[in-house]
Amino acid sequence: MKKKFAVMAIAGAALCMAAMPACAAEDLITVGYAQVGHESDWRTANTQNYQDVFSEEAGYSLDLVDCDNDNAAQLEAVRTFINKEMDYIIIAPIQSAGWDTVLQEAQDAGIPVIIADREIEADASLYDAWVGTNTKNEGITAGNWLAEYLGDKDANILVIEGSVGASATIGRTDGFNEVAKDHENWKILDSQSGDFTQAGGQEVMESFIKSYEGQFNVVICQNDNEAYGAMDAMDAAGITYGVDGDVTLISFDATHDGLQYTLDGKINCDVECNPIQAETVKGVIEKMQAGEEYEETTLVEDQAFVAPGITSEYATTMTDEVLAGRAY
Ligand code: GZL
Ligand code: ZN
Repeated sequence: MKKKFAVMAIAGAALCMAAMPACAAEDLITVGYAQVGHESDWRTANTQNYQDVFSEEAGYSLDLVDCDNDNAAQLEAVRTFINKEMDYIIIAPIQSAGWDTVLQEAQDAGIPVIIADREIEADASLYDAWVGTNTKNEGITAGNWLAEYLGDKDANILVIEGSVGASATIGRTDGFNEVAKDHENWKILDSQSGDFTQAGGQEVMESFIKSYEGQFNVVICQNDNEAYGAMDAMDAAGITYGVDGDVTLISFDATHDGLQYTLDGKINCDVECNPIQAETVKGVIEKMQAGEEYEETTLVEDQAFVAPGITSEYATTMTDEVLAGRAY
C-alpha cells in the first residue's frame, strides 16, 4: 500500500541531493538512526551498511546512536533526535512494545519515522514506513527444514532464544513452534534467552548441558553469535554437533562466520536474516523527500543455507562459491 507524503519544506536539501556531489553541511538531510546496539555480527554489518549508504557524498548527515541493547537509552536517543529536529528518524526497536508515546511525540514534531529491521507493537498510523525481514517465516523455515532432515526421527530440542521482547525472538520462536506442534515426537525440553550474544549463548548452553546432557539431539540458536557460544560450551563438554555429530545445530542470521561453520559442517542449517537494508530505507526517504508515493511496508528477502552433503527444498547447500558470493 502506498502513501502520499506531504512535501517537506527542505527544498535546499533536495536541490543539493540532486545537483551537487558534495553538499554544504546545512544542506545535508539529517537522519537519526536509533540502532539496537553492537550485540552481534549481524548488527555490526547492519550498522556498517547504514554508514556506507547514508554518507555525506550521498547528501546525508547520519546520526547513528548505538543503544547497547538498552531500551531506555533507545527511547532517549529518539527524543534527542526529536529535540534536534532531525529530518528523518529510523528506529530498530530493541523491544517491540512501549513506543506509542514517543512515536506520537515525533509525529507531533512533524518528523517522519521509519521502523527498520525489527517489528514494533504500535498502530501503523504512528509511524510512516517499515523495512525489515519476516522473522516468523525464518522460524517456520527452520522448522520445515528440521522436519525434512529428521524424517520421522524423534527430536529433543533445546532453544537459545534472542533478546527478550525483541520481535526477532518472538517471530523465530512463534514460527518454529508453529511447525513443531505438528510433530508429536518433537519435544522442546527448554528455551532460554541468550540475548543474541556469544557470551549469552555459551552461558545458556552450559546450563542446558548441566540439566539435559544426554537427553537432547537438536539445539536451535536464534542467532549466529549464540551458536558460537553454544559450540564452545558443547566442545568443552565433549558433545559433538553438526553433520557428523550427535546434535543437529540450527542457527539464524547467516553471517559470514555462521556460513563458514555451515560450510565446515559444524552448523547444519543457518537461516538468513538479511542486514543489508539501508539502501531500501534510503529509497523510501528519497520518495518522501520528493513528495512522491512510497511503499509503507517493504520486506527484505531471506533464504536459508545447509551444510555440504545436505540437500533441501528449503535451503541452499553451502559451497566455497556460495560463501565467496555473500555481501556480509
Ligand atoms: C534480526 C535482528 C537480530 C539478529 C541478531 O532482524 O534484529 O538482532 O538476528 C541481532 O543477530 O542481534
Ligand atoms: Zn555493550
